Amino acid sequence: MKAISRRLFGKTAAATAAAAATGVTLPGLAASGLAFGQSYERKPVSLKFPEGFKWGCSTASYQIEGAVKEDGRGETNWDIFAHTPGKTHNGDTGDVADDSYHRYKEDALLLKNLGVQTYRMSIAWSRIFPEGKGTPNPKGLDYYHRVVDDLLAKGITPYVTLFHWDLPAALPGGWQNRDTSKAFGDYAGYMAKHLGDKVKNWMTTNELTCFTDLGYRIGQFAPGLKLPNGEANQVCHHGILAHGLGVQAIRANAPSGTLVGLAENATVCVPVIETEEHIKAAQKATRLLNAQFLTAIMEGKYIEEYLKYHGADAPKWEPDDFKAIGSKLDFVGHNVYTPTYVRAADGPLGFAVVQNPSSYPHMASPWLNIGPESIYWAVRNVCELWHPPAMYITENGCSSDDVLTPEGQVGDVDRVMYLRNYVTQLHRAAAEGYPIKGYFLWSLLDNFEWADGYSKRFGIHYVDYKTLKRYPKLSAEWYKTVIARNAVV
Ligand code: GBH
Repeated sequence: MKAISRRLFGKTAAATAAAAATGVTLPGLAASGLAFGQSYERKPVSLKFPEGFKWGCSTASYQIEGAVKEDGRGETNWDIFAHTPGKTHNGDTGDVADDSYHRYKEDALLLKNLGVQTYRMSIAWSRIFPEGKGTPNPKGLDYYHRVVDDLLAKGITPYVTLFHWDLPAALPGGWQNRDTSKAFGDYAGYMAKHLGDKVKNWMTTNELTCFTDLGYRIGQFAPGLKLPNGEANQVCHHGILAHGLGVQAIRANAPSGTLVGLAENATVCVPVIETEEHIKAAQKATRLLNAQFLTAIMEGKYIEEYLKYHGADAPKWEPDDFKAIGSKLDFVGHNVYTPTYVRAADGPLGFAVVQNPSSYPHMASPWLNIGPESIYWAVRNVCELWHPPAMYITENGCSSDDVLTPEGQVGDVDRVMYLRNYVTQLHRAAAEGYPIKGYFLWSLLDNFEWADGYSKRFGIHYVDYKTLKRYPKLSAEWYKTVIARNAVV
C-alpha cells in the first residue's frame, strides 16, 4: 500500500498536498507566479471539423455477412479460395463471419449508438446475380432493400460499394476475362436502377490493386494466381475498365442527384521533410506509383512512363475503354492505412522511395506501419494533382491484439492512439481547405480479415466468434465522442 501511494503521489506531490493543507506556498511553486491550486490561463486549441462533416464506419459483404448458402447467393472466388487448404490463416472462411446477414439490425443499432451519419457497406454481387450475370435473384435484392430501409429509418445514410472482392465464381476466367468488366457494368446499372431511389452515394470498386495484383500477380488473395507480368497487367486493365463501365451504368440508370466514386488505396507518398523539393517529389511519385489505377482513372489514359516501363507487357485496350475509365467522378474515396516515404532525388524520376528501417513501428498486422501524416498527404496529393470535387476517407483503422475482460471490456488504447493521430492529421487537411467531406472508420466490428482469417481484429466492436456477441471497445467510446463534438478528442 505504501509503495503504491508513493508511486501514485510521489514525494513532491505529497509535499505539495501537505503544504496546501497548511496554507504554505512552496518555493518551487512561487517561481511560476501561480499560487497552489491556481490554473494556467490555458488557451485550448479546438480541432473542430467543418460543419456537415460526415462520420461513418465501413464494412464489406464477405467479411461480415456469412449466410453464404442462403436465399440463392451464388458461390464466389473467396468461398473457393478460403476453402482451399493453406490459403487463409487457420483455414478460416467467411461461411459465418459476423452473421450480419441475420444481425444487420443489431449492427445498425451499434451505428446508431455511435451517432454516425453514414455507413459504408458493400453488396455481394452473387446475391444479386448468382451467376454473375443473366437472371437476377429477387431475394438478394430484397435483402439489401431491408438493410438500406433499416439504416434510413435510423437516420443513417448508406454509401454503397458494388465490389469489395467477392466475385461470382461462375464468371468464366474471373478478372482475366474482359467480359467480367462488362458483367460488372450491367450489375452496377441494375443496382442503380433498383436501389437508386434509396441509395444516393455509390462506389464502384474497392482497392483495385487488391483484387487484381494480389489475386492474380502475387497470389495472396483469391483466386491465388501468379500470372506473368503481361497477363497480370491485363487483369489490372479489366479492373479499371469495370470501374469505368460501372460509373457509366450508374449514371445511365440512377435518378439525378446520385453521386458516384470509388474506394481506392493509392500508394500514399509522404514527403520525408515538409519542404518544397520533397513535397514536389511526393506528388510526382503519387502520379507514377499509381499509374495503373488511380492515375489512369483521373487522367483517362495510361501515362507514357507507365507504358514505356512495361513495354510489350503493357495492357491492351479497345478504343472506347478510356472514355469509360476516365468518366468524371463526383468524389474520390481513399482508404488510408500506411505511408510510403518519398524524397527528392536526382535522375529522371526526380524522386526516390525511402525504405523503412526494421525498427519502424506497426500495429498488430505486420504490414500496418503507423504514419498518421499519410491521411493528410493522401488528401493533399490527390487534390493537388487532380482536383476532385470531393474526397472521402473510405477506410482508416487498424488491428490490435484485443483482449476481452471478464467484465466484457476491451481497453484498446493502442487503436485509440492510432486513430486519434490519423484523425488529427485529417483535421489539418480539412482546416487547410481541401474538399474532404467525410471519414469512414474500418471497421464497425471485427470480421473476416481475408487471408489473415479471424486472427486480426480491426473492429471498434469486439466480436466473440463463439457467441457472435458484439462488445463496444474503448475505441467505440472514443469515436462516439469525436462524432458528438465533430472534433478531435
Ligand atoms: C483494406 O485492405 C480492405 O479494403 C479491407 O477489406 C480490409 O479488411 C482492411 O483494409 C484491413 O486490412 O501481408 O504484407 O503481404 C487493405 C489492403 C492488402 C493491406 C493486403 C495488407 C497484405 C500485405 N491490404 N496487404 S502483406
